[in-house]
Amino acid sequence: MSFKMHLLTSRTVAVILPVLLLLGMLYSYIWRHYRDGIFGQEVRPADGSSSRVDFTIVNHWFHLVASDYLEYQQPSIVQGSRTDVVTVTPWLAPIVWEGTYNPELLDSIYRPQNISIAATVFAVGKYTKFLRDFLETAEQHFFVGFKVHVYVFTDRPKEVHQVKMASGRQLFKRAAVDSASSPLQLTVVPVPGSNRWQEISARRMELIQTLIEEKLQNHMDYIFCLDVDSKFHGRWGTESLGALVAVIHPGYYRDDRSKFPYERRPESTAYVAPRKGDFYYCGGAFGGLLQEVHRLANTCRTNFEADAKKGIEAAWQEESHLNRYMLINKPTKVLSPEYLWQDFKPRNPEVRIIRFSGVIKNYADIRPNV
Ligand code: UD2
Repeated sequence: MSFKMHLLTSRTVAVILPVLLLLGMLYSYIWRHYRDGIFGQEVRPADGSSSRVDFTIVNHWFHLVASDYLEYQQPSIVQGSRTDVVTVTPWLAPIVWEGTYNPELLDSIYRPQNISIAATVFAVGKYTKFLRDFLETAEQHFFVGFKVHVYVFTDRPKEVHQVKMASGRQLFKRAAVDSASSPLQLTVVPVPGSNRWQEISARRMELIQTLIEEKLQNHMDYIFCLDVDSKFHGRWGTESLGALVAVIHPGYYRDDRSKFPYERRPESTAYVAPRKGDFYYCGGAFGGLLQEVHRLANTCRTNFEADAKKGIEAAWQEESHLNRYMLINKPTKVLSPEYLWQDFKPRNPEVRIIRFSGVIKNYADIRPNV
């Protein structure tokens, strides 16, 4: 090789090498972002703020393994077990009613998966008085036989009595401890009080988001967020599991959507236009996989704060934001009003069982303001 030729080759190498190196760096940068977009959670709520959370991938959601030994009634595809109610949404999410599922079959699928369920409940101010009934009935009906961890947010930790639980499941009080090993656990999370009930109700989304980020991610699989002034009366179990789970509000499910109490001011981020809406969902019960509820809580909190900056408080606080969220991000499982009835309402015939119900309360007695 001539000296000229040699010079040319070394110059070519000197140019190509850095280009290749740059291309390699670019590729790894793009791949990392692509991978994180799929497997991690880059949560970007409406206002563009973001919070980064990584969750482990959940197998039990995608892969349902039934026992070969379980015998059960043959399911029919021509004769529905419920013909008096609608059991599927237009986006093909199941609507859970008594008689539409086989509890033994479902439990046999989920029990070997060793799933864990977190439940959040807020008992701020005088609402601590509802806690005993809530917890005792949860013990009897809420995911019995599964790993359940209840997180009680309260400004009165001393009033959270130790509740003795039936049937070998021990519910116990442990301040800010995180351990998922016992079948049913209770953690008390101290929060400040407030002299406005609207604020207590609205702040829940932020606290749920923080709980998921700081304590639950990679420890629990599902989370349900429930109102404390309620009692369980019947089974609430694996049939309710889904990626994003909403409960249809008992007060409006027979009404035309124009009557739903959505936020109707266009300047609010919770706004729903008059001819829009599927169902009206409860703020008092919702849940799903951790990452889905995290996304919901983060978005609702961010939108709530954006409204607050404009001096707007949505008609039903976080319930309005939740309804707006669920209109766009459709729930993958919808629970019928069996899953949150109201004690003051007479039971309608299609409601064969009441599983969870809000107790009758005197707002003037228990709320810090009217
Ligand atoms: C409805 C919703 C509730 C919420 C509220 C609007 C249902 C059945 N209920 O209930 O979820 O969307 O409208 O803001 O969907 N709390 C306290 N201390 C207080 C006040 C409230 O701890 O002083 C907590 C407590 O967990 C209670 C929850 O906030 O269960 C909701 O408040 P509420 O029960 O007074 O509201 P309510 O019955 O109008």
